[in-house]
Amino acid sequence: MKRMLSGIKPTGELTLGNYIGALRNFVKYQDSYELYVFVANLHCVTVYQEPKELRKNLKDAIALYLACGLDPEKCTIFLQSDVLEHAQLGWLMTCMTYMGELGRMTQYKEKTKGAKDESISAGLFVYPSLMAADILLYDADYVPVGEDQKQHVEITRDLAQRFNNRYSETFTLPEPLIPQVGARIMSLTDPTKKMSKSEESNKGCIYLTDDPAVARKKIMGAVTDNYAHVNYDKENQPGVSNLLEILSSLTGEAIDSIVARYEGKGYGDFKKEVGDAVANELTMIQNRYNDILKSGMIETVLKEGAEKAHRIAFRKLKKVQKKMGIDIF
Ligand code: ATP
Ligand code: LTN
Repeated sequence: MKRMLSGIKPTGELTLGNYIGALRNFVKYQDSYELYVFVANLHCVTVYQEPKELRKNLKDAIALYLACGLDPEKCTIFLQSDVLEHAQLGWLMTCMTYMGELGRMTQYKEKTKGAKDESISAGLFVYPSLMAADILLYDADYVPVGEDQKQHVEITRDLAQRFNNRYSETFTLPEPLIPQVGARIMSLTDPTKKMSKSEESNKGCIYLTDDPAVARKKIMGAVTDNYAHVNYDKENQPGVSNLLEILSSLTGEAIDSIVARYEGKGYGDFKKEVGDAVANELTMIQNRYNDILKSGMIETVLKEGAEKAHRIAFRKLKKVQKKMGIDIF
């Protein structure tokens, strides 16, 4: 069975973008791959997090993973910091990475735009090296992510290749798995920007814990255009195209078929259908989420997950350290 791994940063509440671009797909893959999913808590402190809030977000993220359908019997769910090998291999990977490579990362450039050097953590800069370690520790064949993470999986491949060439064959080269529809859900208030949990206004972003009625309102208020016909054209009708991607991902109906159903109609009914689909999905997730939080199962899931992950990570790190000459025996 091929191995698959992915992580989500719990910097805030999980969004509909995280769900459609990543989480939902993990659930689909858990039956046909050996799947490892972790909460990237070491990644999220590249930017200051208020400790109380972070602790809550971590727990919420795990509960949401489970509520969205991840089954600890089928996949391994863990907290990144519980497996110490991530930080250790992260450092070794940092030493294999060039400053120039890191400086070219789009996410780094976007997140630091306009900021002074004195306010940017060095962790934010070397973050892709830690992400490479996350993936390479497990010899993952595939990494299911949204479009924004493609470049980070590519640098992981470069680092794996560099290590294999410099020492000897050690790491599997991973491939990113990007969904065809929904790889980049856009903000509802500015459809030229990614729907992001770190967005300032929360009108453009639907959180998985939003009241379904609020989510429906956000969809009804989504920015569209003056063309007044439902059409998939990301360039000229980015708002409508984004809603089409949301509806198609949630219902499984092809975009062309939705477009055909709305031929000659305006945006009102269309938005209502998207709003209903989103509200139904949130209701389903939230019912399970509340049960999971009450059940106290999160601690057990994380403990068992970390043990399983550690067994693999431990062996891999040993091998790497031997090859590099930093282990004596
Ligand atoms: P931020 O918005 O603060 O940059 P993020 O949501 O991108 O954070 P993660 O929580 O780590 O960061 O993302 C988890 C997964 O969700 C990644 O695979 C990412 O590609 C995907 N993802 C995030 N936002 C979207 C989006 N708007 N559309 C599709 N996929 C997304
Ligand atoms: N960088 C990712 C989160 C992440 C990840 C990973 C994803 C950290 N380590 C390993 C896949 C594999 C993000 O910001 N979304």
